[in-house]
Amino acid sequence: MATEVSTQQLLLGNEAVALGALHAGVRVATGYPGTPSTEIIEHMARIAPESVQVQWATNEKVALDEGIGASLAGARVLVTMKHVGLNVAMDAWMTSPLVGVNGGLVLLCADDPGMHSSQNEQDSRYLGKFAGVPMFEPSDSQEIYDFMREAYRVSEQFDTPCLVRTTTRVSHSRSRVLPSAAEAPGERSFERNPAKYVMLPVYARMGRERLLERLGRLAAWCEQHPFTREEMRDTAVGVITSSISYQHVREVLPDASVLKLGITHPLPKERIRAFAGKVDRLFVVEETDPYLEDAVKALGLAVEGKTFFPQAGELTPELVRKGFIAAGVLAPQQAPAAQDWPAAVARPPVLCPGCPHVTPFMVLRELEAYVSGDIGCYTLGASEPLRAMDTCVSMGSSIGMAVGMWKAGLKQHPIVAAIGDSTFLHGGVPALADAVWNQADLTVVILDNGVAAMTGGQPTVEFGANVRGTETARIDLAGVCRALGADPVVAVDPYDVGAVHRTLLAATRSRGVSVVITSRPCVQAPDKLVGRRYEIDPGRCVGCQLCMNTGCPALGWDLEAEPYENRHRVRIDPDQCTGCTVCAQICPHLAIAPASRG
Ligand SMILES: Cc1ncc(C[n+]2csc(CCOP(=O)(O)OP(=O)(O)O)c2C)c(N)n1
Repeated sequence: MATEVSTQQLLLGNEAVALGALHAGVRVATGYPGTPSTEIIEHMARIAPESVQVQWATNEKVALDEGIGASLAGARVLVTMKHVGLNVAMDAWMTSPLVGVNGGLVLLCADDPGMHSSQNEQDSRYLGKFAGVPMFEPSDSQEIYDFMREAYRVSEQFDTPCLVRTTTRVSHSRSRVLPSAAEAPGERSFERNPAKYVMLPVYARMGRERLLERLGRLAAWCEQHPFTREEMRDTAVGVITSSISYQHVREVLPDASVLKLGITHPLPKERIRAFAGKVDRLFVVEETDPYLEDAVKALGLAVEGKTFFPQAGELTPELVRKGFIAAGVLAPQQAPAAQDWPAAVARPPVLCPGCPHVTPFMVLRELEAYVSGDIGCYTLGASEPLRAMDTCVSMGSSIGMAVGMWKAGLKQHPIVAAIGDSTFLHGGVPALADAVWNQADLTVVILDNGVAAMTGGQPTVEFGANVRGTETARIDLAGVCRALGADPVVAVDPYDVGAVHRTLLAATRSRGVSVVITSRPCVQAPDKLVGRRYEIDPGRCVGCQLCMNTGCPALGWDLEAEPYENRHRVRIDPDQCTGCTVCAQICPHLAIAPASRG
């Protein structure tokens, strides 16, 4: 067993997850990218020795299945995802506690209150309780590290997967971590045990009994656990809290008594009752849903919470302060002195200069297609000036929704599903088979840039390398689509505006399920497009602004050039131009050409 103890490190919450899992002796780490969880697997790939298997899975369910398999085979395993990913993994998640573990299995689920980068706001604590597993809620990087270490012990001791639930501020804040001695857990071998590992109804019933019996033991265990911490100060106000809300409460009400919950399933009911009995007024402060508040109310205790603290969005110290002012706990403050810092200019997100996703949307807009969109950078195809996406719900939904639109009789314009390569491999493949099977008339546009660009450019199966940069097989997307029965399946260069137009026109006019694959590497990928910069010839530009319809951020008005008939001419920012040539191809006045100085 390794025993060296490192010195303090300043770690991002997500880095602390990886380090905690590594020091717990994890041998397999797998996940699917998603903000705010993505950095965990990336950090693990940097710090773990080659003997630890670190990988991206094609989706969260596959990641969890890999995790369950590795655990039953005897390894300690880390599985990571964002909150909506847990919905994708839900089927396996709900049955895994019946099967139990061999090597410790910890699922790290990162919630995104405030939806900084998510399609919904979801409190995953309900999914920990729903599955009946021990759930940990750390509130800083040290706790993340310590809780991860403990979660592996608990997983093996109680024969159950564990959930560690973080939120954006905890995952993305940096604080000190003092690591403890790394463990080398003993070897566990796979033992055939169908009664435990094969969920036939007869065995699943036994698994359900085991789960309920285990929950009883966990309820007693959590009452004693040091992760529940009673901090007695002034007893006029007592606050029950967890996760980042604990930090906000300490900042806003430094003198209040606090019951800090590190384990939020099962809940230490006796500790909660005892704490409530010691304070005059009891509050719960928690982000998003009243998960703790409802549980405290169910104990018959008088408690206040969501009346004063918002349920939607991320909590901040300011919102917590406002809540306690509204509750009469704090006196209204004087308005803070005006800052003389300039306010940050708010601007909507835009596709990058040279993004290969632009031209398909320009053409789809022109064809007035009904576009069923999906999740990725290309969801920005819905915003100005492209305005070429009509719907977007969840990852992989685009093709199934397009089938539904067709079946409902939407026929006035062509129906198109627009989906990225990572999303297609995540959830689009079964839907494409369904579209063919159910004889829909639609076109699927696969926007293939080789990476999951939106979450920071993680390689997809299409990229030909894994998370450690080792070369791997590349998947043949066109071959997959053909094998599923789509016809025709055509690839096109998205930087060739004319070809994109011709190809999409032909595909949307054909009957049955057609697929158009637009292939170019993401401009931010290591394979970055290095093109020649382009510039405007002010003598030819008439300020028609047609090029602006691309939404390319490298294009702007030239406020220094002489206007043309009261219209500003256009300028190309040489630092942003990638030389994709799209604007030059659509300029009717031939005013855009390679820059003279390259
Ligand atoms: C269920 C689920 N898992 C993960 C995410 C996070 N996420 C959003 S888009 C995306 C990948 C997008 O990649 P791709 O489809 O290739 O499009 P690109 O951004 O490269 O254009 C991921 C992983 C999510 N929103 N939902």
